[in-house]
Amino acid sequence: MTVSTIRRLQSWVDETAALTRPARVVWCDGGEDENRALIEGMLGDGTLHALEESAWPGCYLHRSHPSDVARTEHLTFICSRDRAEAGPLNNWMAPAEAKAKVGALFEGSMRGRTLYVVPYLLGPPGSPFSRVGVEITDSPYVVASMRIMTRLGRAALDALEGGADFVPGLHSLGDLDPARRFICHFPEERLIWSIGSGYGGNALLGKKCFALRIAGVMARDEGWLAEHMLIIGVEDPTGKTTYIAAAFPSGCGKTNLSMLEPPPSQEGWKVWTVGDDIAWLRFGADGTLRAVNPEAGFFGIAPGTSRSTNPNMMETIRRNTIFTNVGVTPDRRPRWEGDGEPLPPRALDWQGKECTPASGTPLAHPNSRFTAPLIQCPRLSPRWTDPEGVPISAILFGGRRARLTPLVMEAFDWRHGTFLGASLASETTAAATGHVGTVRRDPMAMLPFCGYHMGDYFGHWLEMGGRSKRLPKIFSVNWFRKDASGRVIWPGYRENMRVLRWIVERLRGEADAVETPVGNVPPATAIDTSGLELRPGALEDLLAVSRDDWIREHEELGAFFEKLADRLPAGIRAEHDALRHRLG
Ligand code: OXD
Ligand code: MN
Repeated sequence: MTVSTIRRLQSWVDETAALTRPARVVWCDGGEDENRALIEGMLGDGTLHALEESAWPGCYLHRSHPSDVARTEHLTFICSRDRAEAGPLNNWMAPAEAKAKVGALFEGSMRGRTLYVVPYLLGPPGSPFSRVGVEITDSPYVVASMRIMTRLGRAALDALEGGADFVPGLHSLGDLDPARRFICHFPEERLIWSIGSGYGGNALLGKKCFALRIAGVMARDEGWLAEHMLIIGVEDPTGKTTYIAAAFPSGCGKTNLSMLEPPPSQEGWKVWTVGDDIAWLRFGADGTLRAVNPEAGFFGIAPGTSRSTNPNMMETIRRNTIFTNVGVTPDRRPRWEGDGEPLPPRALDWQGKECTPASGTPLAHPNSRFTAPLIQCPRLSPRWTDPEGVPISAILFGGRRARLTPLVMEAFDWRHGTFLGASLASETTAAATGHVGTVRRDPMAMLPFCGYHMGDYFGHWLEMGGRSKRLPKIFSVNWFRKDASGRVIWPGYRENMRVLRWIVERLRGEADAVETPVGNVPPATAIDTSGLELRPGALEDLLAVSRDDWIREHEELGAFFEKLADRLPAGIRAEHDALRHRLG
């Protein structure tokens, strides 16, 4: 660590302790003893509950405050000096106002508590992609979770000793009152302040706050991309692996896709997990786009996770996992809706209340989560810590759309693909507070995570496209299209392998596509449906492009792009016009 970095870190810790007044300060090293002591403390004060040790070794249940169960986007701010920099899609607060208002809430907020200093590395050790963060927090649950989600301790200190700088993030539970909850990002200072929430996306500052919002600003300035994307390797029956990154809004199945176990009919195909939520991408010396997963753990949604939807995740979470807001049986087994077993006759629900199938209330919160180490994933890619990153051949954008977007289509080129990403919209889920099930525009699945003006972000994507002659191809996917009776047509989950396969074959020039006004769509015959029970005509419906629906979409997109006004790049405007022209 350079002398100036040590000084900066030490004086930030001292200043923070003077402001927050903790009973003690603990520097975390990420070691076993430290973790054991933390867990014991939390078992003692009820922050954690032990689960049945023989079936669930090293697993614990945490129940959060009932008002603190998801990301609170309306309380999340970009505090750039100039309001225009944050753009119209972010909440903005002036840095001085944020420092005064939120600083007042930090005053004495750690009284009687321990202040933990948590150094962590995002990305593989020794990689040019990797970055160091230091989180100060008064929540032992946050420390234990950061230990799973990041490389906590030694790896970060090694990077600091090698001369790396760090991004400071200050977190306090405060009083957990949503009226005094703020998640503030200072992009120019590369600083994060979060108070009043213990929820992962608000409190594990390495995740959304640093790895997306602050890293996004660094990426813009330094010529790379920080994206809300999973990363997978798709291995074909000859053993050749194609790497794919895919952006989907929260709650659209990124975690399931990242761990897909192909169905028996797709013999010889395998999917290898590199990451399930965040990708950092930059061009390698050979011009290929390379990706690393900055994280070291999964923070996935429990409901709907079962042996049939995601067998690899069920295996991953059997050990050393923290469950948050799931239900628990009298014999201390974690349970949630859609876990593949009948609801237990008696259990405690996510708030610790008695619950039976007749109660009519959910066992687990719809956004209940598990936090589990990546290394426990049976299909973890052998290249997940490759310091050079994996070479990305395709980028997917997907949303939850009952109508409109086909099961899969290929963009004409990088600029059109950027437009498809910019056009992404999805029906909302429980991962953020607010209405569930309404369509919202979520460009590149980054609406809640873009740390600067969305128009400039589109411009950055277009500019990245000019940096290489070996760009990945871009695709749009939609697993969620419904029929006239409102039923989802495509079985999804493992069957999505059939779509991945078309994509891989398309990249190799081996699969057919039909050019439509919106993109290159496979003919129904190009998707392998062997062993799949689909009603006649289902695939045609899934791949249909309705001119009327797209004309309406084009208008809605126009209204959305208007919000970005003079910062909407000419390339996106040109694609929007070209779409209207092609629709005739
Ligand atoms: C997440 C989210 O937790 O996107 O990954 O909300
Ligand atoms: Mn996410």
